[in-house]
Amino acid sequence: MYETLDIQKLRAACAGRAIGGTIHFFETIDSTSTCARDLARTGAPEGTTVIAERQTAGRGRLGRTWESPPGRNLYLSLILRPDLPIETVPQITLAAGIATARAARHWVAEAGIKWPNDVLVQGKKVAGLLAEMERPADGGLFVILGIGVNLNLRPDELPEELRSKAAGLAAFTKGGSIDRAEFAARLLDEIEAVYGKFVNGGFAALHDEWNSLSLLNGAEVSIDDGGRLVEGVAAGLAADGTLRVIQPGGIETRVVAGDVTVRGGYQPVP
Ligand code: BT5
Repeated sequence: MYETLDIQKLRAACAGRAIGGTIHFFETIDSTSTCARDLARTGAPEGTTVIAERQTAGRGRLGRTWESPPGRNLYLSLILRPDLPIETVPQITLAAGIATARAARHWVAEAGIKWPNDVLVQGKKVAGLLAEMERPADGGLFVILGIGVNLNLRPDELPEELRSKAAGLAAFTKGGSIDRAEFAARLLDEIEAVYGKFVNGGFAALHDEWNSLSLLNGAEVSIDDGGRLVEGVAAGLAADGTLRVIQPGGIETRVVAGDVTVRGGYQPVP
């Protein structure tokens, strides 16, 4: 058994806000992102948020599964309708990474971002982000931002192969458990702040903070970007949000998205 997320408390904390002012809450759902997408298709406004206690078909990038056991974590998706050029959409994942890391760092100061879409503590994934875009023929572009955060997750609630790679944020706190409504309220608050900065100033307004939260600065990485393997030293994000990698021989290359393997450990966030 578990304690249900206190949705009344969360709604009260977010009342009147642009992001999270309307929250649809489900006990069980296939995927909060599928639900948010369906709401967006029928005209739901920016900031509309979907949260579930449990997902039966939670998804990550490239059709991967997001493990979503009930009652311990946060599964949240929200609708964004940015009035920005389409090529800036991938930067929304980066902006959301800042917001998620900020929220996580309120409980665990060493949380940082693993490019492009993970938040880690001590090398373990505590959160994953998924931004999916759609451009209907008869309307403006929208983005569904999905965020999964492991909060009070116990290792035995994950499949064996993930137990060494993932953890709940609470495992790194002294208290042992995190109030999920409080976490969600803070996360939505941070998203509103970071997204506002992004819409007004572009990724340039967030670039320095992103780099300061990155766990990869100076790390030896190998990145599978779907077509090639890039190996070298990660040197932070360029102004457009691509990752700079210095390859052997000093040649710099830029990577737009991919899966990163780190050799020799992550770099601490100051
Ligand atoms: C992600 O994908 O990290 C994006 C995850 C987004 C999940 C949220 S939950 C709310 C919303 N609704 C959805 O249906 N999705 C979003 P990716 O980088 O592809 O990482 C996926 C990989 O992370 C999997 O292949 C596993 O290795 C690992 N993984 C799966 N479940 C995990 C969990 N609960 N905690 C940590 N790692 C997990």
